[in-house]
Amino acid sequence: MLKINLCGVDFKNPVFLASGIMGETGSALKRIAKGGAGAVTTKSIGLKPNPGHRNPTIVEVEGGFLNAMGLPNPGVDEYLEEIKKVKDDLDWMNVGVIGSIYGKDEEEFAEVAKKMEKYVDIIELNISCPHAKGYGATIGQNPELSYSVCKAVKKAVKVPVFAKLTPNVTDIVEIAQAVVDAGVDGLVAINTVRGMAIDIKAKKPILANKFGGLSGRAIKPIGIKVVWDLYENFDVPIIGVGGIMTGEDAIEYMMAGASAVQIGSGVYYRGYDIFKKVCDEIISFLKEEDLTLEEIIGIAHE
Ligand code: RRO
Repeated sequence: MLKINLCGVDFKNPVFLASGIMGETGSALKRIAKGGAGAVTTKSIGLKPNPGHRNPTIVEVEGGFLNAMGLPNPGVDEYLEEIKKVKDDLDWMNVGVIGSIYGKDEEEFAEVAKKMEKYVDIIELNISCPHAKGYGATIGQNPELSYSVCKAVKKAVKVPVFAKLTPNVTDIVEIAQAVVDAGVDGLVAINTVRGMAIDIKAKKPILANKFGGLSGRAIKPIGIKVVWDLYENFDVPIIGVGGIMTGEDAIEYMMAGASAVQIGSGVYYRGYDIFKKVCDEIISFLKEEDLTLEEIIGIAHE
């Protein structure tokens, strides 16, 4: 009932793990796969190992989490060893792999994408991390840079390429237009929303990086509006992400135009098997309303 096809790739369900959560090791990905995810997205991986920002890197706030991890990862060569350890198990469970990658420029993006390609079903370009100077949103807030990174990766690999967008822009359609013009196969929206928290006793910002990205319940209406705008303007598939905790949240994103969704912070609130729970809740709704999954995608625009 929940099977979907995105750009020629079949998934058993449209409820995926978002990048950045439980995606740093093969065993963590496998744990999420066992929780019922239709696909798992890796932590964003770069060319070389990166220790990330100093601690504290994450703090719970009202409505979610503020993080400034700073792209910590072991580098693509070592990371591929992690994926190789569990790829057969993921295939056996029929769970797709989305490889999230980052780089400082188009050459680096293309190099990492080429190394990843063999082990993933989709490449997700992180041009949206809100707190990594020179990376992420530095690229994704600039239409020309976004275009050249997407173009270079599209030229380098054959698997479908999705661009993950930042909501921290004045005009999301302008950025999306640039990446669609560069030939991306789909869009992922949204990455975290820039934010900050201050420890009033210490009289200084809580995160070592001072500011970070807000995820969780608080950002769902922002994500819904971005997905809505993307669906109104483009024909490529959209993966919705931001504040999804329940099947109802997922359905809301789908009605705005998402073909699939990703869950990150929700894993903390509802456990590793949130994916199965959300799938069951989507199925109940579809039965109650006598609708198919396909029918609800974008239905709110009609
Ligand atoms: O690693 C991070 O700090 C991070 C990344 Br790459 C991202 O894309 N979004 C986010 O909120 N944190």
